[in-house]
Amino acid sequence: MISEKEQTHISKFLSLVLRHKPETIGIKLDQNGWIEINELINKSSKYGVNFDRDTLNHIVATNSKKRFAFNDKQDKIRASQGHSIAIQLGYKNQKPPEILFHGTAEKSLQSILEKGLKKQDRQHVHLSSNIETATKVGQRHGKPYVFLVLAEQMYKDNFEFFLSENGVWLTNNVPKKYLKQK
Ligand code: HQG
Repeated sequence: MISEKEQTHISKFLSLVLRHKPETIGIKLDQNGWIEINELINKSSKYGVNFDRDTLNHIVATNSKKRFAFNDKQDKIRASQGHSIAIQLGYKNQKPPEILFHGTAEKSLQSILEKGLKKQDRQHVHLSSNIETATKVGQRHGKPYVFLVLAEQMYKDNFEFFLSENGVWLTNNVPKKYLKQK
């Protein structure tokens, strides 16, 4: 089996082509974000990133955030969330817990308090069901800061919420009145 380092490299490469820039390796995702696994392996190899089906199975199964999923027939793969390109993930609108959490960096605090949470480059605002995960997400951007989001109230007010296959809550922009500071 390949090293941890190589697995991380392939996982980051998969995030790039399955969430943001499939054109990098000349593939097109279908409208739900799926790509045939054989084609992905072939085109990746032509681009110089080599992995076989067993390695891909291993990465999908062990990836720390379960970022990728196979379809039922196991012949296609997609990212479960995090896209910047427009993809219909097909998750059903569902009632979220009363409170969800959003991890950000302290440097963004002021702007978020003024404008609410914006999707930025992605298709959704990403929310976590626990503070620990939200803190880790925030750490990616600097000194972490965690907002509480009045998710159930938003849902009652007709905002949509989706739970991705890997447990991330997704919604559209969050107006500032639904944000609470700890
Ligand atoms: C911030 C990772 C200023 C927002 C994670 C965040 C997640 C604002 C940044 C997933 C703002 C966008 C997504 C406003 C929002 N003014 N800043 N009005 N509204 N922001 O990376 O949520 O490892 O697009 O707080 O686990 O950090 O890739 O979003 O700091 O689930 O699988 O703008 O990425 O997953 O950053 O992370 P991102 P995110 P993976």
